[in-house]
Amino acid sequence: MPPLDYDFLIKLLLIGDSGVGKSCLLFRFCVDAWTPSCTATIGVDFKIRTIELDGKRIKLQIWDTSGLERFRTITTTYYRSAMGILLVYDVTDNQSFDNIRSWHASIERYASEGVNKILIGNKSDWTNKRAVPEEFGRDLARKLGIKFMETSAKLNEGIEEAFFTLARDCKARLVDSQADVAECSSGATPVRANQPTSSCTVMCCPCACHNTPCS
Ligand SMILES: Nc1nc2c(ncn2[C@@H]2O[C@H](COP(=O)(O)OP(=O)(O)O)[C@@H](O)[C@H]2O)c(=O)[nH]1
Ligand SMILES: [Mg+2]
Repeated sequence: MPPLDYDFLIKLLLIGDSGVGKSCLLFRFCVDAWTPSCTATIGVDFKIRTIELDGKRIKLQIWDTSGLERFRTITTTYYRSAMGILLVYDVTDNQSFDNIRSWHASIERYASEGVNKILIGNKSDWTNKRAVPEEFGRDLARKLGIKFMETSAKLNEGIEEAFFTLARDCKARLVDSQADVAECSSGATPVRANQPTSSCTVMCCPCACHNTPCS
């Protein structure tokens, strides 16, 4: 088998109402470009970007979902394998902010336990149309016990920070759970999972398939 070109594979998921800018955020992060006219996402789509964190290569497989109700059954099937979820609203659209609670409830219902989350208020550049003050976003995130960031896909603000923050949280959780697995299986002399190993340890899914590398 050829060696893997990454140390960790982390699956992230973007959810939120249709039109909040999920596809533009993904495009900006993975292609480093602004596309004002992203076509509406049909069901799900994904892009890949490999980043480096603390000397490790992290391959991010980022799933973009459609916020439309008619695709809901398809998109919820992707929740379970997500290790990190970006909950996105549009700071110029109150309704998309109000709907965050129901998106959060769908995470509780369909995602794996312990999944990392971040709340994103997108379109922060659109100052004269802003409807949701930054403080409201921060408050809601505090109540939900998750991190918060405002972004602009248009101006490329806050996006690297948002994805890196979530990836870092996911990686920390993976390293912890690997350490647990290593301790369980090695008996008296536990091997820490973050010790250098000759091959990559990939944990693609926070549920039962811990030792299944998938690309
Ligand atoms: N002003 C502004 N418009 C944005 C931003 N992000 C997305 N948009 C616009 O919002 C609309 C919907 O974006 P899209 O990514 O398709 O939303 P999605 O349905 O959540 O995937 C498009 O017309 C984008 O040009 C942003 O950061 N600022
Ligand atoms: Mg889309």
